[in-house]
Amino acid sequence: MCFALKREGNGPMLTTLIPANTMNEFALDVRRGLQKKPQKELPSKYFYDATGSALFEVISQLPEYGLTRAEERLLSRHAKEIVDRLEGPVVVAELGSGTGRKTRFVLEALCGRQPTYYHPIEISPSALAACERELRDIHCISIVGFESEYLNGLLEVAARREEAEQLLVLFLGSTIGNFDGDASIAFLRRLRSILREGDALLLGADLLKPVETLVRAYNDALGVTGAFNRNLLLRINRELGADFDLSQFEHLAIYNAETHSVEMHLRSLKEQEVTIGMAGVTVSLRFGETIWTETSHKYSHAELVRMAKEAGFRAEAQWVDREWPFVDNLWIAQ
Ligand code: AVJ
Repeated sequence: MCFALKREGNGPMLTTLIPANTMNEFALDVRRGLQKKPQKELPSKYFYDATGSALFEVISQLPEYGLTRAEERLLSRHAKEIVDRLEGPVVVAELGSGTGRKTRFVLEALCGRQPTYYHPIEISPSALAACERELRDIHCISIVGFESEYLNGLLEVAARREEAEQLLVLFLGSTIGNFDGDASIAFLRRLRSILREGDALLLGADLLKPVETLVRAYNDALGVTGAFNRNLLLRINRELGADFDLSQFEHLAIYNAETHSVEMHLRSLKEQEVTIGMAGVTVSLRFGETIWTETSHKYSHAELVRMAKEAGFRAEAQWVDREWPFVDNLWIAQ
């Protein structure tokens, strides 16, 4: 892959690696997803353009959506205990940094020890920039961000760390739940293969809870989640020269009891054709047909224990929020 290096600001060093070929990948993924049969799909990782990131910020403050606040409570209360489980000098890498608000607690807890590198890894430049702005004032932290896919970024971080340094990988917010089926365990195995024995993963996971609570969380009264979902079509129109008519798609969020996942879809309100110019495809949609845009898996404790083992980790400790069942798991690579 080809990178450009951009450097800005004084204070903590802020560098950003920019891959040259993201547009291409986006077009290919959209093309592949919309040609899938029988169920059309679009990857949820493309939700987070500037508008999508801003809408997710609003979602995280909605009364119906307790997930983000739950993890904020956990990290604000327990960050010190979490980092105290790690011995050596630590290098922090975060997959999908978001705004960095939750991460602040972990980074500040590390400040009692030694100056620490923090590497947010993001495909969304707007999210990366927001995270750098949010965290640049923490005095003991040097931020070096990577604009890349999660594991490509992690490979870079792992290659640069010193022999004596322990990696702490943050994968917060239950983003792991966006991988469907076996993809999550496959991802965790690949992540593990980049780590050394003794490295740590702090994994946030949303827990099973009553179906009504879940359905409400993804069908909020203000309609922000619907806007977040439909914004994906707007992004495809803008960046890939497509002609989605947003008035002809509605937001749908359902709970799939078999897979323990909330699924978000975009439902076509009529029989229609859509052309995605830069992806080189025209697709037809039947009346009522859906495009599957997100899976949000909900975990049991037993499932998380099994996942740790299968991926090559020892479950070291966990912290659970009771108000909105959510768990932060500290796993150690073995
Ligand atoms: C940030 C991926 C955890 O799946 O709940 C929020 C994204 N989608 N509302 C989730 C999301 C709809 C969120 N994650």
